[in-house]
Amino acid sequence: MGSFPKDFLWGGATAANQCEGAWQAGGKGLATVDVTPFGADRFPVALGRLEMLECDDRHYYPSHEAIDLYHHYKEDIALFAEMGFRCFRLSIAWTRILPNGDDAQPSEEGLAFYDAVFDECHKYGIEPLVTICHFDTPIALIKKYGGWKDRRMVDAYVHYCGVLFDRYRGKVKYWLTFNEINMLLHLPFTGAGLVFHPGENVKQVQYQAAHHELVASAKAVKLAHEKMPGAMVGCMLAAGQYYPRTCAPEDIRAAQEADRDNYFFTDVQARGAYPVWAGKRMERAGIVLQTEPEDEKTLREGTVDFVSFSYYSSRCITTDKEILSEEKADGNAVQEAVKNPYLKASEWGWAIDPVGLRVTLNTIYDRYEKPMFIVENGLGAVDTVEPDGSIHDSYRIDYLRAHIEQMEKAINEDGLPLMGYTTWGPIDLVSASTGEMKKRYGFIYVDKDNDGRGTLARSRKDSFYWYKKVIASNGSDL
Ligand code: BGP
Repeated sequence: MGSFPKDFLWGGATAANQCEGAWQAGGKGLATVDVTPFGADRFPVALGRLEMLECDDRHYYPSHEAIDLYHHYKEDIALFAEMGFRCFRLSIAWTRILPNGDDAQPSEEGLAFYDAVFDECHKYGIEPLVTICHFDTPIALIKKYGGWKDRRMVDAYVHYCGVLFDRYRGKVKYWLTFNEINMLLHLPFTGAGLVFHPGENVKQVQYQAAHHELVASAKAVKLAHEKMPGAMVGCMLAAGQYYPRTCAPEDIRAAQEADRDNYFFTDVQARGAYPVWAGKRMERAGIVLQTEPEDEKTLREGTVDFVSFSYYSSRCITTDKEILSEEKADGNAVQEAVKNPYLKASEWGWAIDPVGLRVTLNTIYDRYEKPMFIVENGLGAVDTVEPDGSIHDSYRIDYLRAHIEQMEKAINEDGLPLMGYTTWGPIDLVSASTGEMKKRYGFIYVDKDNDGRGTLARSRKDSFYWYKKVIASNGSDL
């Protein structure tokens, strides 16, 4: 194995709503995740097809209590430090800071919580990497504006960013504006607090909301640079190459178009303007964007310092009707995809494709030529606790090892600038797509099940010791 850069940021990534719990502590306001139930209504709500702005008697256990990191952060960060983490990616819960999303005065209790978390990180030399908004649009702003479909969300978000930058300058150098911004097109309630009403032009609403998020992201980048010289702000994309399922030229074109759904966002955030094909695409879909005269300038001036992304799997696209009808779409419902016959899949149907990570890194670099950061990667799996309490998760180690090997090739053979690698869910947490606890990614096991039972005790899996060794050897001992 070749070596990784000396200052490579090894670590793990979480999102407030999937691990903190304490959903009302300190007067925290409701966010989209707090009203997204566990069970049959989860997808309709996430897709914006079901109005759900209050908590009713449905099953919300996972996001409401999660693994209670809110009260366990010292213990959890100590475990990250034991593994040698150099970086911890976390998100700030917008409604912990501003319960209504746009309050003039922020909540001191909310601000103090993250101060304590950052101090704890720095105690161990762990660099925080902060996602400003990770799937948690404030419900109060959805009631007021209809979520990101309304332009006024831009000011609310920029106000929120200003509060964070003023408070945490000096403590946080690395920031991400929106988690998986492209998920707005696939899970619009989760991504942007959108709820669709009968007769509404869904695409029009989505692209308008996307424009607002893109303008907000650019303004946040500019504000961060003004308020925190030296800060680095990145965009964050749910990546994963779309492969043509066959070499039929129609499939190649279809895969190219599918990829464009993803890169639409990053093209704007990294290059500062809409890609040339986007206008035509919107025209064909009957989309007319409402913009302000200064938007072009804002987008141009607010380009990101680095491109970050999550990578779990790749997907196959085809136009072949026979293949489409025979091969069930995989579990990663981001795009109508078919199975890749060359790859195995996780228990949730996500194709496992380490080489695809190298392909993705190269594609992104070819397109943007900016430093890159892999801020999510991992295997969601069911773990078995042995009678003696040990957890032998060799499948997780195999998955991560194979991906790290490809990262190393991308760095040393392709020469790509990769800033770091934070695996998803270094401690077990609630799954974003299913709301389950049993889909686990962690090096650290948390005793909590889908029904909310468990002691919340933390324990080390085999992968914990393995990742510790990987970091200690700076990636050379896999
Ligand atoms: C990404 C999200 C995360 C996370 C991860 C794993 O889409 O940014 O929030 O949860 O995917 O997905 P899941 O939890 O559905 O397995």
